[in-house]
Amino acid sequence: MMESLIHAASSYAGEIDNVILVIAVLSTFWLVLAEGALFYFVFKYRRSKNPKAEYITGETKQQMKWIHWPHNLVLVCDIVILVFAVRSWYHVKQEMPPIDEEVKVVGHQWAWEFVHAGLDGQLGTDDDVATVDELHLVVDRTYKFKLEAADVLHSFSIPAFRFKQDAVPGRQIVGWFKPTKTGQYDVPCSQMCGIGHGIMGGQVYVHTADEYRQWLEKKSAKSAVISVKGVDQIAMNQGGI
Ligand SMILES: [Cu+2]
Repeated sequence: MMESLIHAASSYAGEIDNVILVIAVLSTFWLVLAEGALFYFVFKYRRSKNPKAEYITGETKQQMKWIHWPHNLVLVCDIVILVFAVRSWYHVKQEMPPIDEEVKVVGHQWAWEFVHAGLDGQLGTDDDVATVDELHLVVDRTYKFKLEAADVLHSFSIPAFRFKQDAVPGRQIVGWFKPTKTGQYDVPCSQMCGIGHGIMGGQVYVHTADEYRQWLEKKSAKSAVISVKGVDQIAMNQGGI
C-alpha cells in the first residue's frame, strides 16, 4: 500500500511500512471512535434537550467504566505497536547481516561525500572512489555504511530504503542496508544543519552488477589520469618550472 505512494527499494522497506500501517490503522480507529462519540454526545445533550447541565463526578462504577475500558484497550494497542516496532528496530539497527561491501559516508555543510571501495572491493585502499552527492550501489548487495559528520549534525536519509540515521561529529556510526530495486532515489539531509540544509540533497544510483562495474572502471580510469596529472604537477613544481 505504502509502495504506491513512495518507492520501496530496500530489503527492510516492507517491514517498516508494516509498522507505519499498524500505527496508522490503530490511530485512525481511535480518532474516528473518539470524534464520533464526541459529536454524538454534543448532539444528544444539546441545549434544547438538556438545558440544565448535569454534574458528573465519575466516581460510580458505571461511570468509571467509560475511562477504564478505553484506557485498557489503548494500552493493548500500544503493546501491539511496540511488538512490531521493537522487532523491526532489532532487525534494522541491532543486527548486522553478512556484508558484501562497505561504503563511507561523510556529511558536510552542505553536501554528502561518499567513498566507494574501488575495483579491489576493499574500503580504505588506494583505489577507493570518492564522489560528492552521488552514491552508487549494486542491487541485492548488502552494504555496511560508516557514517561521519565533518562539521555539525546531519542525518543520512534514503526514504525509498525507509532508512534514516543521524551523523554525529566525532563519532563513526555503522549500520547496513540492502537495495533491492535498481533506480535513482533521493538522499536528503534530514537534520537541520545550517542555512544550506534545504539544498543538501544527493542521489543514490542502484545499478546491476555489470552497470556498476562499468561505472567503477570509468571512475577509476579518471582518478588514475587525475593522479598521474597530479604527480606530474608536483614533479614540475619541484623542478622549479
Ligand atoms: Cu541538513
